[in-house]
Amino acid sequence: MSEQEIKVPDLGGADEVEVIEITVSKGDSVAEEDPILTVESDKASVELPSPSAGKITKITVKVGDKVKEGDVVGMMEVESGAQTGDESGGSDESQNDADEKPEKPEPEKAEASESKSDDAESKPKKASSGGGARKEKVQVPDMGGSEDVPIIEINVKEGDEVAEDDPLVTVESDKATMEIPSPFAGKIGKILVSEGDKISQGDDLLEMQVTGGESGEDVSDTDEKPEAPASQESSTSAPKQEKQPAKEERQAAPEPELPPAGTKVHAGPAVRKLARELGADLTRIKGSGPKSRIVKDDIHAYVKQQLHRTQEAGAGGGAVTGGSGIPGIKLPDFSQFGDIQRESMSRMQVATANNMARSWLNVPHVTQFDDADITEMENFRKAQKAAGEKRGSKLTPLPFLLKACARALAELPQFNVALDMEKKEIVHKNYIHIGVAVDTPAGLMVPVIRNVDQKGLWELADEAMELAGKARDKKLKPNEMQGACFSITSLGGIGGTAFTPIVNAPEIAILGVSKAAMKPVWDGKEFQPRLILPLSLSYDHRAVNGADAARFTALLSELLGDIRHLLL
Ligand code: CAO
Repeated sequence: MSEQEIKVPDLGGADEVEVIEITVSKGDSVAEEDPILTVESDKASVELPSPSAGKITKITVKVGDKVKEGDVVGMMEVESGAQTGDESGGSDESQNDADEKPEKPEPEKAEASESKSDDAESKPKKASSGGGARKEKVQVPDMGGSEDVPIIEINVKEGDEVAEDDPLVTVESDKATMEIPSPFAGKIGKILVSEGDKISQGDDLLEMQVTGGESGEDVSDTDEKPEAPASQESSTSAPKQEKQPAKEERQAAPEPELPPAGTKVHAGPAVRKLARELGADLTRIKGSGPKSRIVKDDIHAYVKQQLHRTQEAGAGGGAVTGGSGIPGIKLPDFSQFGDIQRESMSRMQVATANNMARSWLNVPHVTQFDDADITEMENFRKAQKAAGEKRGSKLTPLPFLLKACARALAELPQFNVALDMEKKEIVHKNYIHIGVAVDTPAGLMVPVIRNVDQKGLWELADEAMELAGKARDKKLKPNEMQGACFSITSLGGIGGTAFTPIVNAPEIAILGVSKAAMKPVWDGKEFQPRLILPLSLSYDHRAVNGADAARFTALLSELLGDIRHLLL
């Protein structure tokens, strides 16, 4: 076994190309010529083949990286006797001319479409109809020397308007896929090939009515059917025509028929590009092309189907939940089981339901449970009763919880962030604002106490009481419910031993507090009656790992167990 670099071969003149797909991972065994990755210039996508058979040991690029000829994109282990086929030596490649470039064949093929816009040579050739005719016959251009290359997709149909360089057909040799671009802007006439046909340079592809053609004469060179290309559809391009109904059927089908797991996706670069643009997962799409190849129509049909299903799930049909492609819950006619009344949901109930569903569906939740011994804290709190009455304040456990959470957020700042998944960034917050869930007759509201770390217990008690009062009286202003970094939901005044609160996204965590109860706690010699407060910390596992969550609750437990720590 020896290790070999996998290098970018000659890209047919293209300077830098972007890696758009990595088709192997470390440990994969590949055959010689198996695609390692797909690169794309602004004109063509090309698969870079493995130089040898062997095992991938490293891939050193990632999707989005720009690479150029000679760049090392990975390493592989090959049989020691095996021909390395690297860029410096004459590879054992069988086909293709022995030119100055003893290289991989497909980048050269890529050139056929790569340089199409500026190199008339590489464009599909027109068989001029003479006399500056507007009707043109498009012929297969030079495909980097390849002959008899099968057409895997016809990208246009009769009557289509195309711009210059729009793809007409996609062909695929055993090593590369490329599109043959239109040499003109115009209207597609008769298509002279079918999917599966093998074509070589100079073969006739299709006829076109060239818009703004050089001279305006309508001279037909192949004039079996002089005009009205759209109406000729039925007589040509049979395979494509046959496919249409099948695609429509699939669109209307209630359940998409999926390829079995692990099935290799067969799709050309244009199709892959379209899928990327539309966010369609190719592994979820069943191809209708030859050998189940995915064609553009399959992607459009899939996307339409997904939209339809989402709308259906989210709105119609009595569904109560939906979105995210999740099927809604169909409601039965409840009146068949007994008397019922219906009442409209308030805007707040709808907003709460939507927010809960959004958070639940978007955030991978984990809940960490812990206890805090609040015996001493409660002794202290109760001792403040008279002082509280004097100043018109009520000191409940909540201000202590706020203070302890503020300290934990400061000490474990990974909890005081937001994830911006669109930009792939973590937003660190240098302030500590905490939301407090308040149960009101109108529903759940979460006013926010700002700068909790800078406030004392009395101040927090007063502010919590004031905001809870405003919430119950529906007097909260929008800005009093915004900006929280973290939330506390306390059901301790009601009961319960533990629960799994839903993170108020885009916050990262929420502390659920259940009812404190006297429990026997072993002090090393005997059981002592201690007041134990149950804590339930739900967190976004994308941002926080389990060990940090356990640290967070352990710290809360320590701070609440001896509130003198809050002063440190
Ligand atoms: N264990 C035992 N007793 C507790 C306690 C706990 N964890 N937390 C509070 N208590 C006690 C208080 O000390 C108070 O008792 P006293 O009157 O004898 O002192 C009593 O319970 C009621 O407290 P409170 O609810 O008025 O005040 P609070 O500061 O604890 O809570 C607030 C304020 C706004 C959080 C609370 O009123 C509330 O609305 N909780 C519900 C929140 C909610 O619905 N969350 C669910 C969200 S998800 O659906």
